[in-house]
Amino acid sequence: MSAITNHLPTAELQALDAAHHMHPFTAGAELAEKGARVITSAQGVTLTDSEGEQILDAMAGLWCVNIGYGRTELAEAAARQMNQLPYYNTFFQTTHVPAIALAKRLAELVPGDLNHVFFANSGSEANDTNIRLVRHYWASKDKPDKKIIISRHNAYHGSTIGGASLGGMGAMHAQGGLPIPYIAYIDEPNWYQDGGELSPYEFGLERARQLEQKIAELGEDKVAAFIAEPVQGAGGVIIPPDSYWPQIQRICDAHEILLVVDEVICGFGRTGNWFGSDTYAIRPDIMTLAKGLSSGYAPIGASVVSDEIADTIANAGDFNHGYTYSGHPVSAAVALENLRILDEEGIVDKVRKETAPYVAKKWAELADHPLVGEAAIVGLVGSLALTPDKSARAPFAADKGTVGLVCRDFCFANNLVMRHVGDRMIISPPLIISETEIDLMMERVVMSLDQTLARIKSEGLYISGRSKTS
Ligand code: PXG
Repeated sequence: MSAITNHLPTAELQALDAAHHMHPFTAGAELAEKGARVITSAQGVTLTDSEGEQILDAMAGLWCVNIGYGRTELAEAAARQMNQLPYYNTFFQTTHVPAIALAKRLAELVPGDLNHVFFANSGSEANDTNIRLVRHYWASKDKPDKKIIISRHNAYHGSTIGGASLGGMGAMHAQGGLPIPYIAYIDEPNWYQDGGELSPYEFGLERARQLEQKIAELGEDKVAAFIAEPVQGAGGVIIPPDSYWPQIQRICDAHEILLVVDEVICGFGRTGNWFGSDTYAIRPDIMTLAKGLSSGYAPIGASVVSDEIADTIANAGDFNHGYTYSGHPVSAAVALENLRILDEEGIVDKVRKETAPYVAKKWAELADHPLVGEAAIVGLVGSLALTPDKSARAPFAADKGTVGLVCRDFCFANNLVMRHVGDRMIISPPLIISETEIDLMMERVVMSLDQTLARIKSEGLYISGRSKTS
């Protein structure tokens, strides 16, 4: 068999891809017809495809390549570790230096008394771990009925059966008989969509208080934990009103509910601090980490838990849970090198002090575009709500996502990777993006918005879906 390399013609690679490769979250037949874009290399914030096009990756892969592409130090760390000890497990009373060093480093970085790390290979796996951890914790404290985990509609916590059940994505629940039992949901703090006449402050309080109502409805003695992302990522970059998190914290404290903060997207500088929990002054009992932990250079995830939880679990005999690759030495070595770079190069501070303010100013100006109803951003994660009627914050008459997809396709054609979630457009660029690259990104965003507006006008899609009575 001849080797499959970057030098094969694009069409041949696409045909092989269509024949044998099943893509995540993709309509396979439609993609097979169109052909997938083949990415061949990347440097900094720029991807190169098999046609030689240079694409600005304003999504940092899938919200993960925080230090940017092409950092050879990470490749060297992986090679060194592979040569020294490519694999050993952390079961059966063994350990190794990369897992020890990474656990210690994470304990230093995360807030509060979260000093204990359980490793996984992804955010989904880490959240599966969290389901088992919180239930086992309460059972170990003689409260086995405290099993229910409260989450939020439109949350994303992964795609395993546990992760997808914790998430509040209807389209995911509809496939495969989800959610699993003992998960409940409250509404998301999406003021733009649901706030009506309330101020963002009032609305944030109202949505947080739903948690208290849900706990009362289910019974405090039945609820184990509440899980949430500081800022919902895959749900459309929904930045909560300032009043939201302090209320959530108060409610979890008052009712003995563990607070699981999913930092898979918000962690490692994305919001301008090391963690979203720092940005919003949240005190988690458990944090979920992945993505930016290794900047996507190697698969790794983690649950970081408080002293109290770790002590309770430690004194309850075996915790019957773990993955072959928990704390994989190569992933751990790569993550450590990534954390060294983030720290020593002051990347997180630079986001907070320079890059985020620079982008924020330009992002806010997009609210003047006729198609943009809201331009929201925190740190380097932002979204634009597209609308046919700004003052009413109205959705389009067309099916949700129709216009978003048009815009996403123009972005792609303009060599800009920007994601759409329904009719919201998302950016989450590598944290090392320069001012020149931000200017280029903004140029392409505006061009794509202009083209979208022209297209939807010509196709009769520039119509509000909100009738006068609704
Ligand atoms: N929690 C959060 C908050 C996430 O965003 C996960 C958990 C799951 O992580 P893994 O590593 O198992 O994928 C995620 C992942 C998208 C998109 O298109 C978002 C994610 C993954 C894939 C696609 O927005 N987030």
